Amino acid sequence: MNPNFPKNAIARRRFLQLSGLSGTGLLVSGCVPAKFTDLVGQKIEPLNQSIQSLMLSQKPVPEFPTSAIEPEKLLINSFNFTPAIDLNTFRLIINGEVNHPLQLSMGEVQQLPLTAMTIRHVCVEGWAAIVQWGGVRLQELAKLVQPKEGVRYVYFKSADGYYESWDLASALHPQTLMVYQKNGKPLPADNGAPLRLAAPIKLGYKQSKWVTQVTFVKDLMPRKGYWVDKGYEWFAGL
Ligand SMILES: Nc1nc2c(c(=O)[nH]1)N[C@H]1C(S)=C(S)[C@@H](COP(=O)(O)O)O[C@H]1N2
Ligand SMILES: [Mo]
Repeated sequence: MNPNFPKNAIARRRFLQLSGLSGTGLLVSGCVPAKFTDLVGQKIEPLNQSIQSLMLSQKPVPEFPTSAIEPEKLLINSFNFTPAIDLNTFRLIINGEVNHPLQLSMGEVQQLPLTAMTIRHVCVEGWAAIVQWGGVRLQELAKLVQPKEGVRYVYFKSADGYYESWDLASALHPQTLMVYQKNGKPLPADNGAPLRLAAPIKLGYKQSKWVTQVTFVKDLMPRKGYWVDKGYEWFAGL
């Protein structure tokens, strides 16, 4: 390799190679190529200014000690069935108005920094539970795909037919996570495995389970969310 080649340019080239992969082949042996590690370890290019300032302006919500966790209180609340998801073929698709669309296996998602938070989950139906969630910040995923200037919303598509949309500021909040752990253990299927949204800033129905696709968009579409389209409030802030 040309030693004079700037490091960032190499990382960027690797990044583009990675984003061009269909998803198969990258992790077939279960061993992770160094390229991916290089990629996630560094900042590829500066984020656009509006996203940068959004990320810096967000204040975290106070969290609970783990001793406050209420394991029995988190009720399963699914409008439909619990989808069967094959981890061998599962890919989280991140696309839309982004510079580098990506498809990530769970092995790759789990190489990104793990954030845990103990927060209160609040369902609009009148119950709440303190729960610890562990996963990757949505802003880490945003840093990888690089949303374009003008992106204002994020759509989440789920394997059970559920869908949701969030404002970009809430999506990039430091406690908005794509989680794969609940109370320190792998996320159970009924709670949204392999990946679900979790955040202390919005009501339970905004926190999509079984997320398969994250799409950055400039405008909201007529369909905004499964419950929202039935009359529930879109922002649903806590
Ligand atoms: N895909 C999907 N996500 C969903 C739902 C659903 O039916 N499907 N229900 C929502 C509601 S109303 C709540 S309160 C929480 C419940 O999460 P839990 O079942 O893990 O307690 O998931 C939210 N996310
Ligand atoms: Mo809910």
